[in-house]
Amino acid sequence: MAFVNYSTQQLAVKIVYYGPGLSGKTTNLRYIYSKMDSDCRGDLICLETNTERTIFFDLLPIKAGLIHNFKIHFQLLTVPGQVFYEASRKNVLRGADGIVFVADSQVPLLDANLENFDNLRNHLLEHNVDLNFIPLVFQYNKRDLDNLIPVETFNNLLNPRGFPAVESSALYGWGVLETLKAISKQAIPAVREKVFGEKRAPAQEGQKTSKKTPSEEKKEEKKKTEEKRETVEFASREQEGPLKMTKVKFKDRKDVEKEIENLAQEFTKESED
Ligand SMILES: Nc1nc2c(ncn2[C@@H]2O[C@H](COP(=O)(O)OP(=O)(O)OP(=O)(O)O)[C@@H](O)[C@H]2O)c(=O)[nH]1
Ligand SMILES: [Mg+2]
Repeated sequence: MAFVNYSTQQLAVKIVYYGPGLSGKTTNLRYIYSKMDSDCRGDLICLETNTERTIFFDLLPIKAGLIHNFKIHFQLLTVPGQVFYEASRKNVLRGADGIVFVADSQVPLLDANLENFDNLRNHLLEHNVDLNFIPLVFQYNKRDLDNLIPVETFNNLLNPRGFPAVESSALYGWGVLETLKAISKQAIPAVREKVFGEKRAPAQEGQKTSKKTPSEEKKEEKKKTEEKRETVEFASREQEGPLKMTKVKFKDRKDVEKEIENLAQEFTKESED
């Protein structure tokens, strides 16, 4: 559930990047960080082992637009993919408003992707969330490599319900911002519904070919305006800059959580003006 602060008119939307170990979740956040305007993002906080594997989670706060005069903050988080960090993975998922499933496209990793997706489904169920009813985007990552799982196979096995799917190379930045836009496009209407009670428009049942009546035209116009309102823009910049990253290593979980909370609050304070 999105976190709402009525006194400061802020709304935090939590997006979790989930996926098997080394599929490229942290690389997504690094790329997004490098492309965001510095006024629009906080520090990227990575909680890593000595070999740069995520232990608890990585966090990147970014700002994006307004809903009903509420400032939207996206909290982008990754989970640790390594099998033994089960508890961390489950905790990070609590209260997620949207999920990006980062799959590794290399052929030998097909089973690892499928198992990890099952793991996601089960953890969400433990939080009483049905995977079919949460904003979800698939990212088929590492498309710059050879020996790839065909997109069709991924769609059939991982994504038979046809959620949006983006081919990417997080390493080179292909498809990373598209993925972020795709998940925000789904998560924002869901948050509007949860927080402000606004019903999402029902899915279209095929396109009519006959001439539209004035009332149909009016409805369509209204829908277009709503869609426009629901599209958030991320301020990105073209030039490369140095990566300023806070790395936190081997701390007690409580200390880590406290530190993260402080940093998140600082970011929120800075953005009040
Ligand atoms: N070739 C290629 N390598 C990638 C891509 N994305 C990530 N990598 C590499 O894969 C390795 C793991 O990437 P991470 O982003 O740390 O993976 P992760 O999913 O966060 O891994 P865990 O935190 O251990 O779960 C790194 O060496 C990345 O440079 C990609 O699109 N193409
Ligand atoms: Mg990681």
